[in-house]
Amino acid sequence: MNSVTSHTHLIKKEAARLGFSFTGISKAEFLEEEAPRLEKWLSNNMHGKMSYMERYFDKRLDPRLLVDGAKSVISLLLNYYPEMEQSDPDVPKISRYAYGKDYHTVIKDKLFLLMQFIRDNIGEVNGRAFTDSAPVLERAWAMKSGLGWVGKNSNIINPKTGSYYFIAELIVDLELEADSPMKDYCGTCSRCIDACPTEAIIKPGVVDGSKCISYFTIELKDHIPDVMAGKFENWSFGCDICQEVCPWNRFSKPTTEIEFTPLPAVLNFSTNDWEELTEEQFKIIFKNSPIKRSKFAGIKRNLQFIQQTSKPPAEPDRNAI
Ligand code: B12
Ligand code: SF4
Ligand code: SF4
Repeated sequence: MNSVTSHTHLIKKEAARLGFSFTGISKAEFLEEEAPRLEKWLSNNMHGKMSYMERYFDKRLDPRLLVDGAKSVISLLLNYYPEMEQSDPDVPKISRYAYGKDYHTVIKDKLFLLMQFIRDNIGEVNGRAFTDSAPVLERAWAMKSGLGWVGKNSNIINPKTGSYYFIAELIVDLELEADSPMKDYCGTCSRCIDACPTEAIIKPGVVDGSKCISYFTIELKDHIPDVMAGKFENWSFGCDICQEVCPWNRFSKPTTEIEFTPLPAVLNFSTNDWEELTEEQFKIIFKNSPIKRSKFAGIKRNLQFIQQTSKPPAEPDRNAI
């Protein structure tokens, strides 16, 4: 086995030991196919008010601008699918990714351990760790690294266990064995497109972020536009609809990551508990949760929006009486 192959095996084995479900490698190079897609997405204002998406356009497309001499992108998936759901089906809904501890912290800790392992076992390797909040097109790298395909809902779907995964990367100046992208297994299915209540999936693989419930309930700081009234299907933080309807998520397995154990409040709060939540309680209960991104005012705005604009009960069918 040459050193490139043995280093690749070593890193994948350690990543699995640290709890990552899948690890794949890509050559660090300019993302030629993604460049026009990203450009179009931005020029059509699909980022809405997420102005951070406009920044670092070049870095987002070329990992060599983020790490000097970068040779490989190591893409990793961490499962967040919870074993338990919110106990009351009528309570304001929280996305599954936000049930437990903030994934940024959990993943960064693991990435630093993996980077240290590489330095201890392979040598002087320069690299940086990323997850979510950096100018890296994470889905594009995960796809190139063979971890899944880009579904029509734009999520990375792994054929063994679905899409309830976070994506993370190490960009390193170490040569490793690259994996190959996999086939697209969406076929003729269009369940996610049909189910999206705000018609945010404008075509296969393209989500207009500015129309997504996740954007309105987490990223948007202003008033939620009135045209969205009645469309949130009770989602108060993020939205999982396009993943819930995806047949590949029948294969989801509960995460074994202890840090993603759901907060009791997330599982057990009643609608009344959410409505009566004070800012002091919010700060204590959600101190280490991704939910704090919306801030107290954001959560209250979301709760009010879904409560005031929920669809009126259907008119009785008079002919049936
Ligand atoms: C901005 C953002 C959002 C925005 C915009 C979403 C969007 N689709 O762009 C909002 C707030 C709406 C959002 C929502 C969600 N997000 Co988000 N988000 C991001 C962020 C920060 C940037 C994404 C981005 O660059 N968008 C720009 C568009 C143009 O790029 P893209 O969607 O990544 O798509 C690229 C590839 O798919 C590629 N592509 C490759 N092959 C093909 C083939 C075809 C045919 C096409 C058309 C495209 C294509 O084209 C695109 C451009 O390169 C990433 C983290 C990161 N740094 O990457 C997380 C990230 C994408 N989000 C994530 C998650 C979990 C979510 C939610 C599920 C959260 C929730 N439950 O509410 C939803 C899912 C909504 C959805 N269906 O996309 C995960 C995705 C995990 C996964 N398995 O795919 C990420 C990677 C965060 C992480 N580190 O885990 N998100
Ligand atoms: S997360 Fe919800 S609103 Fe966003 S694209 Fe998926 S189904 Fe549509
Ligand atoms: S619901 Fe169907 S079309 Fe949408 S991502 Fe899943 S398999 Fe693909």
